[in-house]
Amino acid sequence: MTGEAHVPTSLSAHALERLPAAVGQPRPRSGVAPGIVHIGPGAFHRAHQAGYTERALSDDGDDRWSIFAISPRSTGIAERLEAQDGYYSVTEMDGHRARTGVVGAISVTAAERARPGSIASAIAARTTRIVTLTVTEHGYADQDMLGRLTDGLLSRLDAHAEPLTMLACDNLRNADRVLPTALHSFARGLEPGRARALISYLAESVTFPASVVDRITPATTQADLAMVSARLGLEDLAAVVTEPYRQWVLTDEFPAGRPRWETAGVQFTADVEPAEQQKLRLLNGTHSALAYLGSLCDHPTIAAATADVRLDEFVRAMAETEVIPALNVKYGKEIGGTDYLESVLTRFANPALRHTVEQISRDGSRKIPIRLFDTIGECLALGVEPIRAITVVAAWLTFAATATSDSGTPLTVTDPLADVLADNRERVASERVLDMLATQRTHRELVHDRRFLLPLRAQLRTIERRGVTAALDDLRADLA
Ligand code: CS2
Repeated sequence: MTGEAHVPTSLSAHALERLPAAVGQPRPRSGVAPGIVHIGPGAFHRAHQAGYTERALSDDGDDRWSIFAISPRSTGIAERLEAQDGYYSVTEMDGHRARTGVVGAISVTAAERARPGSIASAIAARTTRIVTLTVTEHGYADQDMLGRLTDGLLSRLDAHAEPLTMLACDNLRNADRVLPTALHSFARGLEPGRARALISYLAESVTFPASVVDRITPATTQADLAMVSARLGLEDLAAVVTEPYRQWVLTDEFPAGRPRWETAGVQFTADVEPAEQQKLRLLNGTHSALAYLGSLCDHPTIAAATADVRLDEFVRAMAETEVIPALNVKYGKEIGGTDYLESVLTRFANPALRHTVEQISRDGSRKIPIRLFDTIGECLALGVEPIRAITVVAAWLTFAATATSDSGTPLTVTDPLADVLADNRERVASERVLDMLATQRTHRELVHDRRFLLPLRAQLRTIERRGVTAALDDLRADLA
């Protein structure tokens, strides 16, 4: 030992002074208890909400709104953040530039699995005023998750019954209604006295704002970590690499207060539905299209899928002749413009992001209805045949039923309904199976509608006999 001061090699509170000048510094922390509890600090949350919060807190120095981040299932990211005192870097990249900044908004972390009860006690804490969630589309049907949230709400009610805001930040249709509906149905299974108490607390003191979130953020790779550590001069095992673009649209229903997120670019509005539908149908709908068609055509990433002229033409035609006309009927011309489509396709082509089709293809049974069924139903009502959106449903069912690309390469299918979907294609297109996907009344009508079922089965047969590229070529020939 030389007696020299220990020189940190990893990002942490002590290492901040060693960051190069080109790297954005986090704001100073005051040590005040966090006012936000976030469940699910995956790459998306770290690139999105935590980044907006960091910016808002540095603007006004109000440190009551730092984040207590809790992993509901895994332990890895919570451990990595904890080892770095919650600090991590965000690198924004496109083909032209890269910008790295360190975020310190997450001041406390825990993993539910390592410390059971963390979620409930964090929700109950008096200092907590907002609970946010990124738990994937699937998480809102997860009984363990709902049980933990309910335990937290009941403890909060017993301890002090202070008001609270609960904010779902996943790609949901009617995110403001999905969470309270799930909590209400969970509450009905409790002992009647507790159920009544919880339901009236939810009605009187808990708000559920609506939220539309957008930032394309792939899972971080080893290559990303190496690139980031060269930029920081320090190792950062919680780093995220994302695109420069970001958007967050919210209704302003925070009875217990909130950070001044508007200073960081968050848009507050009375009605998020037009923005929600534009984003879910035009961005996420085409993203899923590229993921399933791309998987069947052996493209590893979204950027590779968009570089395939056949797929690019297909998603443009789907957007222009099916998605946008349906949006325009419902919300008027200011929504779903071709400018939005162009910007989305440019973002998908970002050469700096290796966003795998495998990642986007996960949980299709939760995503496909939200992303495509409204377009299909509304096109049918309009008298437009939504053949391309239906082809995407057929591509997804083929993907989930066969787990094999057209060339015979095995594909990974991750889905809560994987067992039901892993079967012959005719059966997966049965009304009974499709009915399981229907999330809304209008979807239930759709899955029994022959104008949907017949072309769906025809596209399944074409893909089975001649492959997905033949199905796309047929559509192209029809257009010519
Ligand atoms: C993607 C989204 O994984 C997926 O299914 O479509 O996560 C998408 O990257 C984000 O919604 C972009 O904001």
